[in-house]
Amino acid sequence: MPKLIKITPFEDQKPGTSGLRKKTRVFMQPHYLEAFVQAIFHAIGGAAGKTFVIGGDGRFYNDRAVQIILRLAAAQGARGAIVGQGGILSTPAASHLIRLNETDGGIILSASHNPGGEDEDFGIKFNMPNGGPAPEAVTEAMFAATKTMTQYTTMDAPDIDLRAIGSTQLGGMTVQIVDPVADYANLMESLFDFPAMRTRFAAGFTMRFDAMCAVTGPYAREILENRLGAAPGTVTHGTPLPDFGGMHPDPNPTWAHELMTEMMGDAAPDFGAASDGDGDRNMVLGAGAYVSPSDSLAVLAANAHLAPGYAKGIAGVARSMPTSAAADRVAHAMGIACYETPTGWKFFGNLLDAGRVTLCGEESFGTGSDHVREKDGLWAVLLWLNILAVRKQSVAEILLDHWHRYGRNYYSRHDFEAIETDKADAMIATLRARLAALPGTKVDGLMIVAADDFAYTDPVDGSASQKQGVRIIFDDGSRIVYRLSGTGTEGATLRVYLERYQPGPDGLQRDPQEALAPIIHAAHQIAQIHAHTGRSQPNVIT
Ligand code: VG1
Ligand code: CO
Repeated sequence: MPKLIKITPFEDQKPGTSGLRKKTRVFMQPHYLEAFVQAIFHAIGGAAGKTFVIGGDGRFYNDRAVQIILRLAAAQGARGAIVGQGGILSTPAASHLIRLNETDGGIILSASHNPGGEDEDFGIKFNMPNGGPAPEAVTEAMFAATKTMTQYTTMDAPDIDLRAIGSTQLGGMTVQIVDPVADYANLMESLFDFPAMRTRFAAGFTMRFDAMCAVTGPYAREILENRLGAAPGTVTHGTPLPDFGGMHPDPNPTWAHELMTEMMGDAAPDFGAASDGDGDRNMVLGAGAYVSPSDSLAVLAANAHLAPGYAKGIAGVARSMPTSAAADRVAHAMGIACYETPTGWKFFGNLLDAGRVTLCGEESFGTGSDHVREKDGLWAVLLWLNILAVRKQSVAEILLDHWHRYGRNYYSRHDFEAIETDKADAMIATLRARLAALPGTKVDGLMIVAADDFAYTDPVDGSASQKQGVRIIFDDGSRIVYRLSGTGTEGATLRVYLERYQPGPDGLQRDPQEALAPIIHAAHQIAQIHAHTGRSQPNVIT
């Protein structure tokens, strides 16, 4: 029997770059999760008669959240739920299941790369029937609904056994518990040349994949070790844990330091990779070689045709605005379209649906294609593996070759985490107020030619987004971008994105921090970072 519960609306349920993210204990408050799920249903015109994919990255509270969501959906007349075994699904696998089963969308539980645990982070987001994150119009409707949410409908029912694969009933709703890996692994096998990759591993090619105790472990084991024959032990930290074993499941040089040390050492394997909490991010490394995410997108765009799934070529490339222009150079050389979107995967959805682009990427270790509507960590790793198997060169050789051909976009992101929110806001406000006066002035001898606040109009549906990041552009094409993170749960995080183009053939193998030093200095000067925040050094550099 449906049961109506009266509540006081929550005022802090505004979705950010990727859904609603808060401290786990915030989500554990009575009615908090329920209120947001009710707002999701409200924003999509109700749950009655619909089928949803439900799953998360397995972090603390994932299992209880799945039970709560199932009860709400069943009480409100949903027809079906497809749930990953144990309540677990990687974000790209969830996106695939939504598309494969043509459901009415899905609810994904994750705070991605943020640490997990009772005292860490939790999150929830809704993906549309196309498999992609809800666009801004829908997340705004959710937020509006939360502000007046005075009741929700649930039911009294015992927990479902999430371990048992198969179908069961919850009220009038059919709950189907599915193997979280099988369909996703089949999709990967349909895109890539598994025989060529198997041959390569059989010939002694070595790899390390650090799953960081997060959701990708079982997916990577099945695909790399079982289907491709990589040596047992190729996948490390392969068992998903509710607290990610205390790891910070963010695949970058700072947090994946164990992998980084191994790949930069004397006994490095040929190829290294890591993925994040929910499996949508990737970091790619060769022996002694780090591939920046912006470069990775460019290399993948230039070589995707070597994989069977992309043999016909790619329609176009899209990158988030702060991502380097390395992919633009490839798109230009190939004569294909190139789009620049605001940060967050939701902005790629329309371009992918319309067939305007095939590959998308973000500087934040996100790469993906039109096979799903999320970024996809393991997919990017497999495309690299496919390219390596065909070209039979090392990662370092492929990178150098790429830079020789296209030049190198030196790139780095400096993050200043846990700044007081009002100070961060004041800094950005001051910067915005000065934008009009900056062009034509010099900072540290560097001439500013343009300064603006990035605005985007979606070329497919005309929807507009403002204030997506402050850009400062210099006369040699170098660039600084400032934005505040929309995924944090504590204070504010300032992200400063730095880029400088080096045409080559000389000067292609410098340390990025050294190559970017003048721009970094100018970035501090222009925004007066220290004066506003008290910080003179970033705490994470990628
Ligand atoms: C960050 C990244 C952004 C990414 C988002 C979600 O957002 O910068 O590129 O799309 O995380 O990724 P922000 O607003 O903190 O800069 V994930 O893997 O956290 O879902
Ligand atoms: Co993620």
